[in-house]
Amino acid sequence: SLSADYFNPAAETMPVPELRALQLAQLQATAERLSQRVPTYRAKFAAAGVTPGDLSSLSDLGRFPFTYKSDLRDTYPFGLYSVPRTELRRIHASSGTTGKATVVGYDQHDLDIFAEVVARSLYAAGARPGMLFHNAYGYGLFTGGLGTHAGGERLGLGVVPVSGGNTDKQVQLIEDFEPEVIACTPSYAMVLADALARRGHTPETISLKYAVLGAEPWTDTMRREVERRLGLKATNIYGLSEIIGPGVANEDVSEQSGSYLWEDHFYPEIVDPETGAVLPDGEFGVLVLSSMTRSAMPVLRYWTGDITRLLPADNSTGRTLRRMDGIQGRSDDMLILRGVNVYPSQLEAVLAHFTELRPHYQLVLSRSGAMDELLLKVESGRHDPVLSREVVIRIKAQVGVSVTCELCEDGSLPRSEGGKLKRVLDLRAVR
Ligand code: ADP
Ligand code: K
Repeated sequence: SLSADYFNPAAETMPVPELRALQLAQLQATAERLSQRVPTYRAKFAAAGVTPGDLSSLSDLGRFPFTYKSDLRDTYPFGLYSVPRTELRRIHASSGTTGKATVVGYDQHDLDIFAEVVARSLYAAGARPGMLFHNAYGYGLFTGGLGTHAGGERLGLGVVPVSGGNTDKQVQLIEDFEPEVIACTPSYAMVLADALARRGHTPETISLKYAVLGAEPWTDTMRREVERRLGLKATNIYGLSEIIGPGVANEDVSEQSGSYLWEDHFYPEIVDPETGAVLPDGEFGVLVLSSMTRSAMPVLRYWTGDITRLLPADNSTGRTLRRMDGIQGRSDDMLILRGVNVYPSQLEAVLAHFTELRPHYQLVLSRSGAMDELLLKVESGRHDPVLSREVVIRIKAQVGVSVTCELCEDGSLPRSEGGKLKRVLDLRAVR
């Protein structure tokens, strides 16, 4: 007996042979479209010695080139688009970068798909038409806020567009409106839990029943903590702007064991981080996603950098779509700090402005209470609180993240001994 039902039963329980045939046809159409309309893809295909005609089975996809974040940067802002700019109905950009942001565009067809996959995600998370939805993802260029907003409306929820920050006001609105559903980052859910507890709430007096949490890695320990303190059920939502935004995959609330990939729109592969070879289901590697139904900016074989695995097909909900496990880490050096993507090289670029600082630094990530903290240790001949404050201000302005800066004695930080220097110490998983 199945314990779940679905927002889109036809799509979510499509017989596997039918699904695979659909995926192949959609991938073929996408490859054809990209080759005809996007010079970058034409060049990539030529360099890899493939043409769209070579895609005659799903296993042929492995011969096609990957798309990297750098491809978006190199063609900033609209170089990978396959519709005229006049067709665009919305533009989003990835956070955490300045100047070289990655810009993604949607036409009306793409916005419809975005709303559909988010509606499926929210439904899998437990939301049902008529519920109130407290949406605490950031609105603006980040895909989180507006993406989940439109999906909530599509599902038939009453969406409260709270956006991020201003915790006192959030608490007030939760008390007054009594929403059943909330979406935010897992770390912000913990902040809200603290604030609600300070107001004298217990899990029983908090109206929320379902939390849809994502945009950053989190653990089952955090899930249990959020569920216990807020008195709700929490599921994982996964996504990235290059593919569409949040709503590429979501867990089912009755199962909470791996996120269902909306595979009729996004084709998943897991590849070896070193060789790029496609790995069998069940093995850990880099998640590579193709958006097969997008029109403004479809991408083929996008290298997400996220390490996970595809889970076996058998599940307790009756869906035929595959699930992905939680994100175990990243194959590149990108850090995610409170939902914002940060590369150490961005911090390094800021440090280079200060003549008083040495090029020796270390980044220590920890979790203080619910929030991520980034401590930047850097060697300096001058031990001046004014200097460290200037570093903090400049990083906030240029990279968009708040850090703590500690100036260290010359020679006190680790040096590379031939191998890859470990500049980042991530203590967040250590409890
Ligand atoms: P932004 O730049 O605004 O943070 P992106 O779409 O670029 O938004 O971020 C996407 C990345 O965020 C993913 O590639 C992944 O690393 C991370 N991410 C998103 N959802 C999750 C999740 N549920 N678990 C772990 N990491 C996530
Ligand atoms: K993110």
